[in-house]
Amino acid sequence: MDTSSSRPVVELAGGVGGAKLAHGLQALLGADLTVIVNTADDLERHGLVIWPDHDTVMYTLAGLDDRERGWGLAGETWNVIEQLAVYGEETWFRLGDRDIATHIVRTARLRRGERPTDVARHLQRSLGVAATILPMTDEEVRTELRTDEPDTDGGWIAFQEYFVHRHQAPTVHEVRFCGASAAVPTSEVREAIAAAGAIVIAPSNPIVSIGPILAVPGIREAVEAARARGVPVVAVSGIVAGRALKGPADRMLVSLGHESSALGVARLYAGLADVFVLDTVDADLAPAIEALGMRVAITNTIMSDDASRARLARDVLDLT
Ligand code: FO1
Repeated sequence: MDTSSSRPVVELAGGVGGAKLAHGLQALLGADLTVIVNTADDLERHGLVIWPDHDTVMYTLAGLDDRERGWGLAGETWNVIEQLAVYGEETWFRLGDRDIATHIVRTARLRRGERPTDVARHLQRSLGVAATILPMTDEEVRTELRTDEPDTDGGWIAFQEYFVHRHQAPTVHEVRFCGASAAVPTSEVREAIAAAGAIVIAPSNPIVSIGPILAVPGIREAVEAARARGVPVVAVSGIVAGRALKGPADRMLVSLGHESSALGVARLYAGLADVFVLDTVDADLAPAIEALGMRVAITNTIMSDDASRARLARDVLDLT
């Protein structure tokens, strides 16, 4: 895509992988980028509403992200969470002092009846983010994972309980998105997809980051309709050489009956994506992925710094 006369680009994204590619895309597109972000990881801690995937994308697009941790703010301090522990609070979900300001403002505005989409816009604009980050819906959707964990509701645990508290150790037998069937895409989400000149599926976890977005009734259909209108849909593999770059996607794919490989990811996007972006180490998988009806592009998909984020974004846009 020639970004000089660019039409808007929409990225479907979860946490870290989606945020890094969004950062590269924003460097090329600025306000012409809209990121539709997963909200099913959201949770409440200490009376505060927390949106991990939204905030990871927001902080990254604002250039404030902590590159080591992959979440939260750089240069963070931890005084409040330490004092919460003194009061006997559970503090396994680490909240930094400046991060807590985000949660306070968000919680107060939501309590005053503001829509999540409007609260998100206020936070992003306050941090000077050029792109637009849209929650996938304004309704509550929550990912739950069925594991073998004892003393839980049939093994079902909430996403952050699995991801952070239990360090992704439990085997995941089933995933559900509570509330998804009653959720609707916001008008902003519908309009962004309708206006998109290209749609990018980020190298996020296809099950629990991209999955919830596509589970909101109307979003998968809107992407399919855009594709039918000739809008290119490009998916980037988050699995390289059979491994997830960060997070549990590889083990989760296997325990849910899929293959932990770029081919396993491609099968999940067959019929939705026109192009599948493979890392060079997985080039041998190209024929099998083309057999699924997708074009294959092969490039270095590892985003280790700003330059590689922008290069992958450039490669992806050149496919559209
Ligand atoms: N991830 C962790 O592994 N440990 C944490 O203590 C933690 C705290 C946290 C606080 C705010 C926030 O926005 C994200 C946070 N994350 C933490 C990441 C979070 O679990 C995300 O859901 C993952 O990055 C996956 O998207």
